[in-house]
Amino acid sequence: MAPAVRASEWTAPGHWKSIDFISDLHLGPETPRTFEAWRQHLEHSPADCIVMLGDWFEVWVGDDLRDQGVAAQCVETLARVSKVKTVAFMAGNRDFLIGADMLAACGLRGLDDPTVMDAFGERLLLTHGDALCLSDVAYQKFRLMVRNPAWQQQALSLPQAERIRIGAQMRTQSETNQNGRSAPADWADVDFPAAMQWMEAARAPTMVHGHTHRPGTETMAPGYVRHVLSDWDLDHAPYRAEVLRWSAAGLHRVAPATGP
Ligand SMILES: [Mn+2]
Repeated sequence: MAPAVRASEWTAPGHWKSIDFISDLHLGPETPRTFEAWRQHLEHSPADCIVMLGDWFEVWVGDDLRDQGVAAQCVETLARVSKVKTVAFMAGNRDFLIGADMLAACGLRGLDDPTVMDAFGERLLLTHGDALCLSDVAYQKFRLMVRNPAWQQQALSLPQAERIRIGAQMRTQSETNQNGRSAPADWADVDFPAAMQWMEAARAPTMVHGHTHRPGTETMAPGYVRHVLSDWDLDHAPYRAEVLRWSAAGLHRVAPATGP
């Protein structure tokens, strides 16, 4: 079983008409088209709020690197966009080292994993998804280690060059295990009993998560539904990018917004 968790609560302002969920963009130097699609969506989506549910970046080894490469482009975009709409971020297994400095530079609202979002008279349980993939025992052990604040503090105190080297190493390792660019059928999936326990405790019968790169909507048991987000990759075939839009009409999958 996953450790018992108390989900944080977030009630959307009553005037919001729609909220977008995206995840698993895995932005980095090798995905300029994916960055551009993300940027256009941020700027042109009609939604009042965009929620990023983790793995925004392929790897993140410290907020002090936010002025370089694609991170700098993201900061530049969000500093503008977050003035006109709410943009929220929950950490994934790749970018859990994103800290207060990066959130502030981008104007992002940081979200705990899990968070219950209350809007349109419904409650959604939001999670990246990795904490529920219990069958991957080795990963859960690793997760426990790297999510420890003392471990993080120590990791972030290493010299930049060392962190960049370790980040590259972790990425290669993770690609040989799971969660590389493609999604083989034998990847760990969310543990249903654990997920339903979270949902029950949070009084949220519907869950939205990413991480597995296997988009779809599924009834887990009578009364329990999950919506799995698509990963984004417009630089490597098969090209994919999708948004889950929440409104008073429910949850619908739409294509990312583009400019005029
Ligand atoms: Mn992930």
